[in-house]
Amino acid sequence: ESSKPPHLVRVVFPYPAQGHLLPLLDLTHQLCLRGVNVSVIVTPGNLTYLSPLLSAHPSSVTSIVFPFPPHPSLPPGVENVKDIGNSGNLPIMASLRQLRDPIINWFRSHPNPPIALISDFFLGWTHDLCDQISIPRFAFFSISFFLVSVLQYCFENIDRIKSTDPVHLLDLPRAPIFKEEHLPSIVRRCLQTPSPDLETMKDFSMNLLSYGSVFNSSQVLEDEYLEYVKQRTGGHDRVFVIGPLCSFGSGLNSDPGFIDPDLLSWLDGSPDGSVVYVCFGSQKALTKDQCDALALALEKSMTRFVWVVKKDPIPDGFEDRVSGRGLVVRGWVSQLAVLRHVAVGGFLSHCGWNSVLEGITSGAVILGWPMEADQFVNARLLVEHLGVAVRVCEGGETVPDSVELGRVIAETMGVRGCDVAARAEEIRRKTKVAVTEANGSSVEDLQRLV
Ligand code: BUP
Repeated sequence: ESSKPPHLVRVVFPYPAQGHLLPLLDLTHQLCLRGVNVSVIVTPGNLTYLSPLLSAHPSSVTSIVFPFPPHPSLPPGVENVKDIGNSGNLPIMASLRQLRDPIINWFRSHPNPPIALISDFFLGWTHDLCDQISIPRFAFFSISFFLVSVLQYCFENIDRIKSTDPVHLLDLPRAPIFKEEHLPSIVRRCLQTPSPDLETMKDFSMNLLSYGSVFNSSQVLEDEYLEYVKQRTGGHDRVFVIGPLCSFGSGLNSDPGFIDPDLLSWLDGSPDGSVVYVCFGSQKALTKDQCDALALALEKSMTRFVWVVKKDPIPDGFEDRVSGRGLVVRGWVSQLAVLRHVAVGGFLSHCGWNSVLEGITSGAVILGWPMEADQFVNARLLVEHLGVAVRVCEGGETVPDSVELGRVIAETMGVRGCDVAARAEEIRRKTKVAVTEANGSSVEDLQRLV
């Protein structure tokens, strides 16, 4: 630990997956801007992700690096879900649980220990850790209220939903119905026989019992599910709705300077709203058939696009055929900065919650293609409840019809002022008010949290 002011420090403990880590670091940034001193718990391999935060707040952020005791099923050197995909969640969670005693010992031997902990909802066990050292724990949720409601409902009714498919979530607002394969993966792991993952379920249920719960969402987006969740916490005044964090001015990740110069000049040369940005998150790659179908659809749509690929098998010759009109970018792109560019009008997305918020707050029309985890739930919220997205693929391993997909992309990008685009703009404006005006609901909740 470096020598930073040790008094009145809060500790932040992120979960090492980009969709969890980035928004919690964004929250830390907002806390520091409001005068809070913060120490961040990381493992050695994740220290690098703290660089933007450490350079933005050299005098109020400290990193506490704990050794990472790996789980036997974790490949050597892997400390982030990004490097292994969703299958790494369980061993990474198990490894992090082993930090419990070292953290307690560190805390007890500290001359002036921290006064509170904010930790990711995947680290539900830190609720008990905080009980041991008598400080309040705040659970940070980088997911929607809709998803928390679905998880809470499923875990409270696990026996009732066990043998039914589709699953009727009867007591939830709007009583949604989901095919079992579209339920969040942590629910599906709890339903599996013969070895249900009950530890994760227990861990999750600790979150709403914690002293406080902090949500990267907005009342504007999901008021009725916010109410449902509030009823299941220790008290309404302990729920803090502080999002979308990506929409606060002076964010950590939105600066156009983060965009690669070649990509930036290509975007600068594109007409306003003409580009569809295609990205499926940091964990999942498309299958060969899905890749072929999407490539053909983009080719036939005659639409300008940027397609961010990880390990996706792009068809031979594709890049030459779309040269000038479409870009394939390999590796990490500053997604938020790209979405904020005026040339981008559409977002073909896997519907990870951060991507959803980044799309909504950029006013892009979202073309929803959920793959796994919580993405089916998010896609439902976007398409059916909010009306800001068009569903373009059933999801999972399904291969879309390339002719139909190409037609939907062309039509959605071509029709200005269509219902979905108008609704996306309306929701963008409303969410912006929550984070920009002095009495905006998210600004007020952030201040209350401080
Ligand atoms: Br890929 C990618 N650049 O190239 P989600 C992602 N991101 O900035 P995920 C980039 O990572 P789950 C890239 O802007 C978002 O903030 C993106 O979070 C950023 O999806 C974050 O959208 C990704 O929640 O998680 O990581 O796939 O699978 O849990 O949805």
